[in-house]
Amino acid sequence: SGLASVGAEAQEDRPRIVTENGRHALLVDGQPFLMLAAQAHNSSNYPSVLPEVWPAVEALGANTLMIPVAWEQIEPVEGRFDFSYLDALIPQARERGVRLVLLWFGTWKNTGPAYTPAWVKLDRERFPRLVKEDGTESYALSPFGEETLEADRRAFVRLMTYLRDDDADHTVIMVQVENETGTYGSVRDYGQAAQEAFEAEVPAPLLASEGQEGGSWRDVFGEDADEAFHAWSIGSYVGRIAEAGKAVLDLPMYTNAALRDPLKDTDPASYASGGPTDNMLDIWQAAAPDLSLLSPDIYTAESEAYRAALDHYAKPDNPLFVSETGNRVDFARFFFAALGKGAIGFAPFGMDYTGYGNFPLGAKATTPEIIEPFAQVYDLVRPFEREWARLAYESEVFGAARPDDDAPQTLDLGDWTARVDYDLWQFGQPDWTFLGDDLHREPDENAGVLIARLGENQFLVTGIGARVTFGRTGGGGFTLVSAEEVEWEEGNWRFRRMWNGDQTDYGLNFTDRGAVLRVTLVPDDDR
Ligand code: N0T
Repeated sequence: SGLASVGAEAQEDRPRIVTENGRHALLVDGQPFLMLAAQAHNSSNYPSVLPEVWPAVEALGANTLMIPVAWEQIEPVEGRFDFSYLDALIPQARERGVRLVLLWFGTWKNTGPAYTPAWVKLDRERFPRLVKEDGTESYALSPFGEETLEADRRAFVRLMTYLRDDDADHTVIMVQVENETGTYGSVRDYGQAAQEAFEAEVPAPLLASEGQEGGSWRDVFGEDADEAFHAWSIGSYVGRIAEAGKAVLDLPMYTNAALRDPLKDTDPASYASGGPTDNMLDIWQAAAPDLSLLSPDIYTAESEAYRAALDHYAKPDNPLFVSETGNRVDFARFFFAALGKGAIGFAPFGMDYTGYGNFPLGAKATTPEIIEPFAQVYDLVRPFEREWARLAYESEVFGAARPDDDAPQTLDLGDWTARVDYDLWQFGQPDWTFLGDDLHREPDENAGVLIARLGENQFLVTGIGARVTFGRTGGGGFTLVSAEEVEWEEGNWRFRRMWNGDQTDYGLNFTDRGAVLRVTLVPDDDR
């Protein structure tokens, strides 16, 4: 019975995602965990390269490293598996207290087969490519390749078996199944098996989720039928891989999306059709119920589009995880926007010192200077990362990222509002021009604010390069009773000092030094 109870405990401590009242948490070691992540470059998944990865992870102050595991690397010869990479990676992560998210690069990596072993790539009979509408072959593997699915699933199961047997304390907290699926240049597969499936009825589970009794793809999805069919085909394939993996070790699994334009409907011929784009989330959820979430890879640094992308993926039935974002300085601010929407994690892409840069998506090369603004925003939350994750799950959180036009924003906190200004100095009001003619401050690129509700009239506030001014929704007087600067220590907020006088007379002004405030407000009529 001793052994059985140890087993039960280990089961309980397995990383998992929980949802209550439309809010989510990733539990790691039984408690909410916030992934302050770094994603490595695509070819950093070798023991010889890890010495160039860890220093960047450390400079960033990340608690999680996302790094690929390639099918070609674990099964170079069919049926012969090699996990020497993980033998190196996992203990090195554990030693550093860094958790891992493994990215399974299998059938689809940025939609293509580049990470499949040569014995897959070169055998087009056994592992067919999909067929385009004009009858020619696409570069991409077909989701109707039964043997491809079989083979990918077998390898993935071996990976999960390795984790079950060799990662008992769950250094690996999550697994990404495939990478940016979908197909460029063909809205769906027009090969024979695909065509037959397209001409048949929509499968029952999808009909049920659409609330329909029966019908063809055209009947149910109209002009989106081709894309919906492809999303269902790829989603089911990925779902079956996830299902088999989870049967071995039930870790949270997800897959990521190459986004379409977040602000408008565009032709699926112009993006990775069939991937988990914002318009296909319902279909993907029905096709792959074993995935805990679908995540956006956000490479637009335009603030309105970024916000829209976050909104598409932050839903009561889909925990937000920004699994990739650009690592240029103008992306760092969106950390605040993501966390404010309850994100369970955030990951700038390309955070290692291998010398590669994916400019213009991200930086020209990853250097300590590139990492610094991200380190700065992580550093604000890192000391109380789990408390933040708990508040996002059990209470309410809010965030604001500096918009492109640096205009002030007003956050709706229920009975309270928080106005956020980005271009003000710490003292005085912007119209005090009698003190000087240019009171305008150039905003910090990575400026933003985070707020968490501690009680009806109490909030935790932190930020960079912003002035926060509280107000009452609908107006009315109130007293800012106290703005206590606090530090998280051994599970409690420890008082450091009171902000008062100049430090509160003109709003709460956060510089690039960061500070965490516990603000207590009392409405006038309550006194
Ligand atoms: C990402 C990364 C890596 C606005 C690009 C983004 C990563 C993959 N793909 O460095 O390859 O593995 O998930 C695709 C963005 C396409 C261009 C969008 C223009």
